[in-house]
Amino acid sequence: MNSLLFLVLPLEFKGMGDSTITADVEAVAGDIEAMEIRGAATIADAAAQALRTQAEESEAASAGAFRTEMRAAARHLHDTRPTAVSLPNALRYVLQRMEGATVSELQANIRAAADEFCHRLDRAQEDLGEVGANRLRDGDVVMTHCHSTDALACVEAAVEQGKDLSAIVKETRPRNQGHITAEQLRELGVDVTLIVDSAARRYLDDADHVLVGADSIAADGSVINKIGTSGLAVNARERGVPIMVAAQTIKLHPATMTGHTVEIEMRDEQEVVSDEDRAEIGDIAVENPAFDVTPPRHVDAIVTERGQFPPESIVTLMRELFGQGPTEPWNEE
Ligand code: RUB
Repeated sequence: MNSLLFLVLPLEFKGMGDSTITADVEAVAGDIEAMEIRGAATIADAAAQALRTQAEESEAASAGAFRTEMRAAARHLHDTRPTAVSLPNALRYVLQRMEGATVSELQANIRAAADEFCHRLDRAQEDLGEVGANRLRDGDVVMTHCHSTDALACVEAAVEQGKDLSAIVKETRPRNQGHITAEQLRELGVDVTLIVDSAARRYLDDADHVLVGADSIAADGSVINKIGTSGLAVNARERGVPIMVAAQTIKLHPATMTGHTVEIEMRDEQEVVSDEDRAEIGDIAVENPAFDVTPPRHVDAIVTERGQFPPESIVTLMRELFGQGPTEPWNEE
């Protein structure tokens, strides 16, 4: 898990109604929106820690005011990026433990919940890494897309088991998160070859696995991940290369059990083409979806801290963890 530096500012931001959102929550929300904090697990970790700081810095005069303040802070964080379900899952985990009759009791419970959540997140990543590593053999070549801390945990665990791995790393336009993957794999001692996205099919014949993370996993086993994942999976299927998705259970999207769909985030066109280039090209439309949906038939295994699942059976784990569907404690009165 990336360590996160928080900006502590003396200023406070007056939020909706009578609630007060701290500058720290504002800063974290801004960083998530701007992708200074990015990747589903890292976003979840940052959101839980931001709620902890909100609780600690609260000057609420009553338990009721404190609850209102916490919910407003959670809503503010919630609205930053729609696709990463780890974000509402993190907020739910912390807010569901907001129990107590006094402000200090509530603060202590939020602190404990946020700490427990972040600890579990780290632990889950380590555990899924062990599971994913069992799929990798000495000498294997993995092809990666984007940057996923869950996917890297599998490689790290395999390297710790003494396996020698190589990686073909897709640069992952438009923001080139593949560069982060390339650097971190190199630091693990993995031989890295960086390719442009459109070269993926050519190099699939050299790969033993496609290894990606997930922003969200739907009840039918569909994997929502960085744009380009589905095309890679289709090509890998055609080439007979197995596709492994590393995703902690925090990525499971409980609302999809009751028929909701996952919203795909559309980002700024300037990530794709500069204003200058756009003006030169002339009057065109630019689309920049951040994620896409890979259907379960193109995925071989979803690797979680609870073991490895064929995508079609992930719903059984979802039912066990979330019951029939999610709650939205940040919208409660
Ligand atoms: C990141 C991305 C990652 C998942 C999983 O997209 O698609 O594969 O979030 O990451 P973005 P992790 O850069 O737009 O946030 O395994 O670290 O949770």
